[in-house]
Parts: sequence; structure tokens; C-alpha cells
Amino acid sequence: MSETVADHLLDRLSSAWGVKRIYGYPGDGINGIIAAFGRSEDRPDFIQVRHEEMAAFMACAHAKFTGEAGVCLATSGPGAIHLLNGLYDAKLDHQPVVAIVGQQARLGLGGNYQQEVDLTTLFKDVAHEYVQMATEAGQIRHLVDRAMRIALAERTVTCVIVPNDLQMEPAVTTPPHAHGTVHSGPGYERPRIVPDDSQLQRAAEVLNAGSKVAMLVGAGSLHATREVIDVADALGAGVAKALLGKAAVPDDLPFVTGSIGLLGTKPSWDLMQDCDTLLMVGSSFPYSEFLPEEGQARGVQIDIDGRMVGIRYPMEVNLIGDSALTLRALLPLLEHKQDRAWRESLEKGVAEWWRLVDERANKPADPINPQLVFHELSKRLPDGAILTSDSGSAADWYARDIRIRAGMMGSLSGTLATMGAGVPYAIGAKFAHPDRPVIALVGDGAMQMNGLAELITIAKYRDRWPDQRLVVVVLNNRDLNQVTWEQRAMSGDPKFEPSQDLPDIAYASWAELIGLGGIRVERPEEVGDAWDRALAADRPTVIDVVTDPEVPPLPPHITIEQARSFASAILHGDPGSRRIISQSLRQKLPEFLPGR
Ligand SMILES: Cc1ncc(C[n+]2csc(CCOP(=O)(O)OP(=O)(O)O)c2C)c(N)n1
Ligand SMILES: [Mg+2]
Repeated sequence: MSETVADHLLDRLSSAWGVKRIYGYPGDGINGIIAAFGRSEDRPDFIQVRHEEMAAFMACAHAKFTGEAGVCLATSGPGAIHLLNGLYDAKLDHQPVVAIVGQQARLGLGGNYQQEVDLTTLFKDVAHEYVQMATEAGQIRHLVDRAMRIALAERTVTCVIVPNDLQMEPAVTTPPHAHGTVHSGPGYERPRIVPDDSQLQRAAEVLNAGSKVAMLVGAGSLHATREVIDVADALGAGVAKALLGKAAVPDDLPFVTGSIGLLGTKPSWDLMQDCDTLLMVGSSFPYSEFLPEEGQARGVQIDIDGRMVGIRYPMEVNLIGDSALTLRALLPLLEHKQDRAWRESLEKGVAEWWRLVDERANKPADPINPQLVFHELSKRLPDGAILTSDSGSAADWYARDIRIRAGMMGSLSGTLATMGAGVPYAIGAKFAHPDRPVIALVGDGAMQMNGLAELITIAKYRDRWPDQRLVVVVLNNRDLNQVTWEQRAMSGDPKFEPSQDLPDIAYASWAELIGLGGIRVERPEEVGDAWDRALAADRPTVIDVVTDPEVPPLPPHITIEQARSFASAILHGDPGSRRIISQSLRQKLPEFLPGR
């Protein structure tokens, strides 16, 4: 059989762009492409997911954990629609992901045909940088080249739509050398982007003038660990981390204050409250109430994307550049701060915080304090571990309780904060790094939403991974806990059981049923042992931990308003009132005791 459009599409992705695998799900809108996989000898590899949204999450995880573009594939109509949430996750976290989707035959388009959806319009927002439908075989080469290059250059989502009849037509790999044709080539070289000297000088002046410098680093600093540390040392600064930047600097450094925000730490809060200068690097952390008040601090921001500067705090100097290169260029211009009093006070706060974290994790709960799960994991994290977290209370404990070390990676759905990314991210991580341990931290709600189904993907593909350590921990609190607490603390509403309560499912048994390992943990003294067993198991393992929904994932400080809302929830008959009060006091009281 001579080469088809679909063969050419896969060959272009694989040979010209180096795409190793595509996450997808079949349907008649992409039959031609699926058939081409059958002929391509796994170049690229087709990875079958349970749901197209998961394919998009996995492609996003691939991008997050490799820096390469991730690729996902779905059929026309319903398959394409299923992709959307995962694609938005990638777009909002600035990840390069290319979606290839099928469409009904060209002859039927516009005929209200079955599964005919206006896909160009559907994807026009999520893939607004580039969404194109092919109508001619000769377009495929440049549509692939442009979708890949624009995704990488703009760090965003792009989309190529291919009608199913076109997929089976003979390929046109070289368009005629004639008016009206396009002759593209593959490849994208990331440029070195550094601000010019006068801009660096102005930034250095602001930073040198400050005596209490706070740094806030995000996902854009993940490759700039050394540079962040060197600049923080020169400035005597403390370093807070936005959630996506958790792995940017290790938590064992004494001046790293940890996460910031609703799921942040007290030292990060204090750092921002008391600083006189703010240096923000590669972050678009959204919550302004956790940043200094306007006018309190002079600001410098570094970001690779000119659209992302000056939107969270009115900065005095905005530097557009790569974070590592820009910090390195800045370093010789910085005066080493002689007075280290600020740094020392921050370090005291950090040490105190870690003691408090330990203390909180060991407070009794009914039956298991969720913090204990993270605390015990943190002590046992294997070198090179890759952590993924779902949205929900797992994200709070991941942010606060896990001490990430050098050489590890971690991510979650940061900006979209969608539920359901934890397990598919772990699968994407495992395919990208099959020789590294991967740990997914997931709520029972997210597990029921899609994690349980996606365990099947793990069971299906696990033989391919030389390192079998893939652990999914389920916080079985029988509650959509994060939202329950938001309702209590933000709007003062009592827990509404019909929307919040979840059935107790036997997650570990389910895992065993499909050939994975399963461990059910019902008592606090079993938690450490469960981690030891799961991390030494000969197969991917699910740990089902029965945790207490009344341990509050509260922000590092409670505002008067939150306290008032909280009281209102209790007064309006929250079903957990009695236990909430005792747990809240247990968790928060030590913070206010003398000597803290
Ligand atoms: C797709 C989606 N739906 C709803 C939400 C709102 N939401 C955020 S966290 C959460 C609760 C998550 O529950 P669970 O997975 O059980 O974790 P828990 O907080 O109980 O640990 C909900 C409903 C969301 N972020 N994403
Ligand atoms: Mg839950």
C-alpha cells in the first residue's frame, strides 16, 4: 500500500519531530490514523487511555516532565469534546501540547452529519494560537510542522483536525513548487532570551536597595535551581514557592519558606508580610492577598513571557527573559548583603514551621490524620521521585508536608486546578521516565471521577516499566473535603451532605482485582509500613488510607472573615461540628502558643 495522509502525519511527527508516543482513543473519525499506527511499527507508539481527557492530561504531564511537546489523539465529535478539559489544563499551565483530532468526511461537512461538530470553533479558544483543519493532502506537512513549532515556541496548545476521508488518501509529502503552496521544515531551537544590560542594572539597583528581600519562584524557575539559590544567598533573601514551582528549590534549605497561598506555609506568609522588596521569578501565582500590600515593597519580576509580567503586583522593573540566564546575568550586579538579620529571622521561622508540621502530622485523628500520610511519605521519598497531586486536600498536604529534595520533580493542575489529573499525570510521568519512582497523591473524589478507570491503563502497560514503583495513595475521607472546607471557611455554609459525601469504595481491592498491589490502611501506626511495602512492591500499588475529613486544610493564617464564616457554618448545624472544633483547635492552637 502506498503511503497515505495518515502515514505521512505519523511519520512527520515521529521522524521529523521526534514524537515517541501519542496518547489517544480510537473512533471512526480517526480510523485512517489508527490504521497507520498499525503500519508504523510503533513510531510513534500508540498509548490507549480510558477517556480522551486523560490522554490530554498525559500529554500535558509528558510536557511538564520532559520539556518536550506532548501529543494526544481523539476522534471527531465526542472524542474531541472529551479532550477539552485536559487541553485547558495544559494551556493554563503553559505546556506545549498538540491535539490531533478526526472529523467527518469532507463531503458530509455542513450536512448536520452524525458526530459532526464544528471543531475549529470548538478548539478556537483552547488552541487559539493554532487550530487548522486539513482539506488537502499537501497541507499535512506544514500543519504538523506549525502545530508542533507553535506549541513549543508559545508553550501552548495547538490542534490539527483531519477529516477521516482525507486520512486515507495518498500522501503528498512535497507540495508542488508553485504559487499558493507552503514548503515547511521541522525543528524548534529555544532562543537564549536575556534582558539588556541597562534593564538588569535597574533591577539590581532595586534589589540592592532593599534590606528585606523576598523571592517568589514558580514553574518558570524549575530549571534555575542553582541560580535561584545563588541570588537568594547574595540578597540574603527567603524563597517562597508557588505550587508549580515546588521542585524549583529543595525544602531542605533553611531559607526556603515553602509553598505560598491558601495551601501555603506560615513562613511564606510572614516573608511576604514583612519584606520590603519582592523578586518574582517565573510565577503567575494568582492570590494577591498573599503578596505584599501595594506600596509595601519595591518589585522586580522575571518572566519569559511578556504577557505575564506586572499583573500580580505593580513591579518597578519587569525583566523579560529566561529565568536561569537572567538570574545569572543579574548575579554579578548584586551586592552581597552584609546584614544577615533578615535571613536569620526567616530561617528561625522556617525551622519552627517544620517542627509545627511534624507536630500537626502526629496529632491524633479519626482514624488517620491525612498529614501523617504525607509526613511518612516525605521521610521515605526515594531519590529521583516524581510526585503528582490531584486537586483537593491532597494538594494542601503535598504543598505543606512534603519536603522535596534536589533531583525530584512534582506537578499538578496548577492554574486550572481541575480534579482528575493526579493518576493520568503519574502515567505520563511513568512513560516519560520508566526508570524513576512515581507517586500520585489523590482524593477519593478524584479517584471515583476517573482515577479508578485509569488504574486499568497502569495495569495494561506496567510491563513496559523497568522500575515498577508507581504508587497511588487515595485519601479515603468519604468527602469532597476541600470544597466542604471552602464552603465552611469562605461562605460560612455548613457541609451539605448530598453534594459532599462520597461512598466508601474498596480502592485497594479494586487494584488487586486488576493485578496491581493494594494496601488498605485503617490505623495510624500502619501508615509508615504501608509506604515501605508499596515502595518495595514488585508492581504498581494503590494505598487506600482511611483519613479524617475533619482535619482542616486551613490556610496558614485565619482571617477574621474566615473565622466568622467558620463559626457560621458551625452555628448553622454543620454535621461535623463537634469533631471539627476539636480538630481545628488541635491543628491551629500550637501556632499561637508562646514561644512560636
Ligand atoms: C473537574 C472539577 N470538578 C470540581 C472541582 C471542585 N473541587 C475542587 S477540590 C474538590 C474536592 C475533591 O475531593 P476529593 O478528590 O475527594 O479530595 P479531598 O479534598 O476530599 O481530599 C472539588 C469538588 C474541580 N476542581 N474540578
Ligand atoms: Mg475526598
